Amino acid sequence: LVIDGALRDAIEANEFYLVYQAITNAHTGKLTKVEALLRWNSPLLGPMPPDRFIPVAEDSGMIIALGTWVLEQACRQVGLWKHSVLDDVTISINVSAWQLADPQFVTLVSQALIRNGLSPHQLELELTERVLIEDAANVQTVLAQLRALGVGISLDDFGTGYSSLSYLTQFHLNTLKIDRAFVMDIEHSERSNSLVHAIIAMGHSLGLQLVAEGVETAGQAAILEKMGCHYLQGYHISRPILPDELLHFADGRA
Ligand code: G
Ligand code: G
Ligand code: MN
Ligand code: NA
Repeated sequence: LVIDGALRDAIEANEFYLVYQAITNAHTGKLTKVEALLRWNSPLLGPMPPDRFIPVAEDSGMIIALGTWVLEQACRQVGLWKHSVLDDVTISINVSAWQLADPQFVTLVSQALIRNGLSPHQLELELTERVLIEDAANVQTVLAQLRALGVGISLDDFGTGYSSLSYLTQFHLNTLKIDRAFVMDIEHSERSNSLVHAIIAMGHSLGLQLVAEGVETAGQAAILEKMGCHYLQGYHISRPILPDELLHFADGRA
């Protein structure tokens, strides 16, 4: 309840900002994508993690305004990176079910791209499996429209959710993000290792790009690269950081 009240004015009061986490090509180490992650510094409540306030924003419907702010802010940032070392970077944004159900969503996406001079392939939307089942028919239509625009669609936290494999062919996805719960144990657990191996093989045969999340060690990175995982994300590469820090990081990796 306290969170709900504090959220109401937080956009206008400029209390939100985005941090960006590098996603590198597993083979070359080149920085190719970044994931935008929302942060809220509430003067009243202190720094609030998204796990706490996103569900509240979803319950109150404020997620639409907040998600629109994230979309615009992230696209603006990529626009600002034009002609820098991050010129052709792809930005990945987390999208909640409510946003996809908003009849304005595709228009908002298209406008954000145009306004900020992004080409559609520079935007990728991250959905969770939960989003796909909530209103499958509508989601399928919206995803088809987004893909027609040229925007990429990722399935986030893959392997933890409802994981019906039929989603992988039913929806217009191009990327699977392997959840960090599996990546974490890949060096020491035969089970996690086999599972990740199977996910990667399946992704390859379906023509999907694969991103491993939560890569924290060089050993994990090496195993994933050897298994044919295309992209790596995690503290081993970089924590989520501010735009200027990312530019600096990218200087060595572009
Ligand atoms: O960045 P962090 O690990 O604290 O994120 C925690 C959770 O919050 C993750 O599941 C992430 O997907 C979600 N999250 C972060 N930023 C956003 C956002 O802009 N929109 C939505 N819907 N979820 C986000
Ligand atoms: O659900 P989603 O994948 O969007 O969540 C991303 C969250 O994972 C972010 O909050 C980010 O801070 C966190 N994260 C990113 N890399 C790592 C990592 O290497 N280890 C751990 N423990 N968390 C990570
Ligand atoms: Mn994500
Ligand atoms: Na994830």
